[in-house]
Amino acid sequence: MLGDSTVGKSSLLKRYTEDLFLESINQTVGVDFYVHFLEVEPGVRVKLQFWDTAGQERFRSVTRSYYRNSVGGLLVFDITSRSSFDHIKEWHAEVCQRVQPQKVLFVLVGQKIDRDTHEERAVSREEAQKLAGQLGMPYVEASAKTGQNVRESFELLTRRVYQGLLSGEIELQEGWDGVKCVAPQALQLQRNSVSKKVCRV
Ligand SMILES: Nc1nc2c(ncn2[C@@H]2O[C@H](COP(=O)(O)OP(=O)(O)OP(=O)(O)O)[C@@H](O)[C@H]2O)c(=O)[nH]1
Ligand SMILES: [Mg+2]
Repeated sequence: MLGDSTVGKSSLLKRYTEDLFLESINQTVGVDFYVHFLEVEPGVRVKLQFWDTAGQERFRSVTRSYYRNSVGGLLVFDITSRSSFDHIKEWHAEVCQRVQPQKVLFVLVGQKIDRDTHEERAVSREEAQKLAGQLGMPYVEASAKTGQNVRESFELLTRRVYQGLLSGEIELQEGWDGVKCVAPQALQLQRNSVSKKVCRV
């Protein structure tokens, strides 16, 4: 989870993993850890481990150390905060620079969509979509408060990672904790069946 402080990263995770929303939630100190299980397709159960990083600058040296062992990231801004949107490019560049030559798959999330009024919105959907396009990622608008599109945001990222694994875009590597597979042979079988389907098409 990446993005400026108070954009609602912890709130998104709380909504997704516990279906709760707190008006007064503590700012994250360093990094928090959340776990969630998801069946991405019948018989394929995935354990998702989330690193909920603090957006505050003073924790950056701690949070940076989590980038390399992550396969995916939600880049989060608040649709009512122009500066949180302006900083997305920096968050993206910082992660990419630190993990290269490896890659991280991203989804851009415009948060607090429950505050989508003419007076409050500071970033248009079109502008956010344009940035997401430039950075090569999908864009979703969500609200941890109402729950709108929260599950969709996390599952979109999960499915991107899963597809990346099946297509070979993501490789399992010794000493890398981004993805672990308890049954690598089963993954190989899935890959073979995907490539057969692709050949048939
Ligand atoms: N209206 C509204 N408020 C929200 C939403 N999500 C979070 N908030 C509020 O925004 C504030 C900050 O939320 P957090 O989840 O702590 O933000 P964070 O990004 O984790 O912040 P750091 O841990 O400091 O990086 C809290 O007061 C939340 O209640 C939302 O979808 N809508
Ligand atoms: Mg937080």
